[in-house]
Amino acid sequence: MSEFETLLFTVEENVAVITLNRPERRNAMNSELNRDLVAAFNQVAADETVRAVLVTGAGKGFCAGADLTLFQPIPTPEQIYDTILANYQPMMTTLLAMKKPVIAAVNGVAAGAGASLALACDLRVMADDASMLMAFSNIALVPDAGATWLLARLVGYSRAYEIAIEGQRVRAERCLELGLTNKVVPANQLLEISMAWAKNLAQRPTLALGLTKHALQFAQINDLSATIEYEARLQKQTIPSHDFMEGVMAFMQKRPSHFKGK
Ligand code: T3D
Repeated sequence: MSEFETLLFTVEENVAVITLNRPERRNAMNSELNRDLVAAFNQVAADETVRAVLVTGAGKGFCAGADLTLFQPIPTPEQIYDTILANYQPMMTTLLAMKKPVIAAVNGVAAGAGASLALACDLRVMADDASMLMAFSNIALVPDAGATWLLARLVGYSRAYEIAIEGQRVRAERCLELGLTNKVVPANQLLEISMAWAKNLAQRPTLALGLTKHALQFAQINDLSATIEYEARLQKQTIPSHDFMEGVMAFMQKRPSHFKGK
């Protein structure tokens, strides 16, 4: 079992559960937490036995974004720039590149870069008392850690701009209406329902699920023709897989598929 300074990490039935663990600061991010998240994401990406990932927060919140106690004294512009590139860019790109479904189980508030983290997961389940908060404008910053890229793609420009500049909590039910979360569930069942979903996904054809994520990301920034060619390239990877053969055989034999994730 892996040990991280700022995370709890367990694996259960092919699901890795990564829990941000600085509850006294609402799981606010410092460089140790950023570093541990990158290490944990790389570890689960490389582990063939892990076929789905759940990210959640310890205590009353998912993640409050950057640890504001680190802003005293106020950092120089160059320090902020360097921190974003050194700490946040690897965290977000590693997460988005991971070829396995990642679910955020959002307990309490996901604020600032914590909202970016939740939005960078492929799927979100929010507790009915949870919320997202683009906290950046409340401290006179622009959204960062990929927040603009993610938010505008999920809700469109105008709503993204409104959410970013108002700096108000967007409650779980509103997140559901806006497409910022896939499900809203009773707070006391958040982990149970999220885990059940993750365990179910972990029995599906992991390679295809992972590459589907890459195809959708590619499609967002390329034209139809280029996307069809990219899909064809990805299909060259799925066709030789055990799971493709198994899926076709199971269909022919009128039985459930038993996917191995490769
Ligand atoms: O260099 C870089 O890193 C640049 C990158 C920037 C990216 C960013 O994320 S900028 C945005 C930073 N985040 C914020 O501005 C959010 C600040 N926090 C809040 O607005 C609220 O605390 C929350 C909405 C997140 C939660 O509210 P609530 O009422 O549930 O809890 P609370 O009472 O405000 O906070 C509980 C404790 O957590 C409290 O500590 P205490 O008083 O009990 O000792 C509070 O100070 C602490 N806490 C909450 N957020 C942060 C934090 N401590 C450090 N940093 C935080 N971001």
